[in-house]
Amino acid sequence: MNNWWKKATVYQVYPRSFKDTNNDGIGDIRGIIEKLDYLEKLGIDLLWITPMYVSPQKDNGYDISDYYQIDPLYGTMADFEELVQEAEKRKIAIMMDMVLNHTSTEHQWFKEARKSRNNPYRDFYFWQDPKPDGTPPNNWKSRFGGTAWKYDEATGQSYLHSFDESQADLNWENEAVRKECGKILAFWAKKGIKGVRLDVVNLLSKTPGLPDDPIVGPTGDGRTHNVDGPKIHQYLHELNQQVFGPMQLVTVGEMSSSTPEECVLYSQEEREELSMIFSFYHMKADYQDNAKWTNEPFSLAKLKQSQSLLQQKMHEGNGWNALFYSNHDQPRALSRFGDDRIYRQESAKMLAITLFGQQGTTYIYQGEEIGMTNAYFSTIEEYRDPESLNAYRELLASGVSDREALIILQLKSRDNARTPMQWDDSKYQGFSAVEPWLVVNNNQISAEKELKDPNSIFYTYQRLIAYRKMFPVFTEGDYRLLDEEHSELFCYERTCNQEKLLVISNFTRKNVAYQLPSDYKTAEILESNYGRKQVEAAFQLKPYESLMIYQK
Ligand code: TEU
Ligand code: CA
Repeated sequence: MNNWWKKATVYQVYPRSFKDTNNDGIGDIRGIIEKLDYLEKLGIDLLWITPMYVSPQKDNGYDISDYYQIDPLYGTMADFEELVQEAEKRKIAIMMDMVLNHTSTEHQWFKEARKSRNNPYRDFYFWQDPKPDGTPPNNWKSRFGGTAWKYDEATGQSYLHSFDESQADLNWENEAVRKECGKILAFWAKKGIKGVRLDVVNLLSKTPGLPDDPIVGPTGDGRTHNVDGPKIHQYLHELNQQVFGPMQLVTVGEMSSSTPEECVLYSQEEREELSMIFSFYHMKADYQDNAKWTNEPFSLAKLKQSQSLLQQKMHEGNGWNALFYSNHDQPRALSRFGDDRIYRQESAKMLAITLFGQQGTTYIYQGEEIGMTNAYFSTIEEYRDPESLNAYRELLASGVSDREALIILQLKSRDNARTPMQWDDSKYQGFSAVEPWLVVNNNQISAEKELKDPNSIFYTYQRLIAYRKMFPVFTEGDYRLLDEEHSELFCYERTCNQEKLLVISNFTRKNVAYQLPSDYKTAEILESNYGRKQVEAAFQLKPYESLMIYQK
């Protein structure tokens, strides 16, 4: 199999929160270089780094104003080049994050575009007249709340922003836009990067004319006309022909709200679009009727259903998944789906085992390998993320009490995942010598401790990363959900020729009775978060117990 990345594990770094070396409270490229030995020890193959290009930092770098420079906040281009080389020495390839759906309104193109209606850059973006009554051109919503349109005084028209108003959507119908984006990708590929993560890439093609979304309710926010749009597959195929293919880039597309069927199309090898996709249905296991900003208990049934459906469809359709439970936009999976107090170690390992047994390329988000937890901020002042701040305002405006709004933020805010990486027990957890940009989690968790303890979460990930390279069943095997109706267990089986893999996970604080399927009697336990050496035909699973069993 020449697709080496199918057996690979990707580690995601949110540079702002990873390691600060010049003591300005913000992580930097030299900090990443400093920690490469740590990452090598973990055993990862690719390092995905979220945007470090020049940016006003309204959305922590997802608002880019110059795609060809490193933001001085993070260092210099020389630092970046050194990072690529130093990583390569440790057999780690760099995956850059590319934001091609929108630019910052501080980007030169937008500054030109807003000057006049006939500026050559006008058509790089979407401009429309407000409705005669002064309301926005259509009913699309920003993913960060409110209308997706911002009125611009100078030319009397509004521009589309699917995210913050400082992030203007690029018009991919315009060939010049597509050419420029291809150039940007080629520039970074020549710097020696081996992969790209494409931000909100399923939004690039919009229904021409940008009609109103006909759906009423939380999903009627424009998605009908801006997700998986009419020309999206054509655009991605073009990029593949121009850059991804010739430059041999591993690509992963962020596909929030795309159906499993679409995900197959994006990632089928023969179609030459992307290597793999992130799907987000399983991240809605604690949403209420698809609405994020709600206080809704996590549903194991939803998690099982969404992951299993995707596993099956992608296997049948020959697509390829990017497997993840955490990233910089999600609260910590451990706090969300596990127990981050009494059973922190157990449930962190349980989640790792449950994810790593599935089919796809595995992703670890910084801190996940040491069991970092949600921030649990108790005041609104501690939050930095514009999405959270907007949500807080909207919750209050809708009549939710301040107390309840803060509880919802504790559960759902993106800042939960963005607290500084906890390296040791010193004042700012070894992240920085000065007060960091976001409050550190003052608990006892640290990488230093994890490395000293042979039974730690860190070493569980290290072994899981290695198994995926050793046994073909991880990459090739089909997927079957077992005990589908069980409300406490997530069990599945993978099969490939003579090999079988069984994963059993208890998602509760209780002991749960379990009966081993008869064909696993002589099987080997690859991984157990309770140090179990053998299993009987019938036994009790302990709280958050998880087993990965291999049979050949
Ligand atoms: O995120 C896209 C996205 O839609 C979400 O993950 C979003 O942050 C969340 O669902 C809102 O509830 C990508 C980036 O990962 C994110 O950090 C950026 O803010 C966003 O695009 C805009 O570039
Ligand atoms: Ca710094």
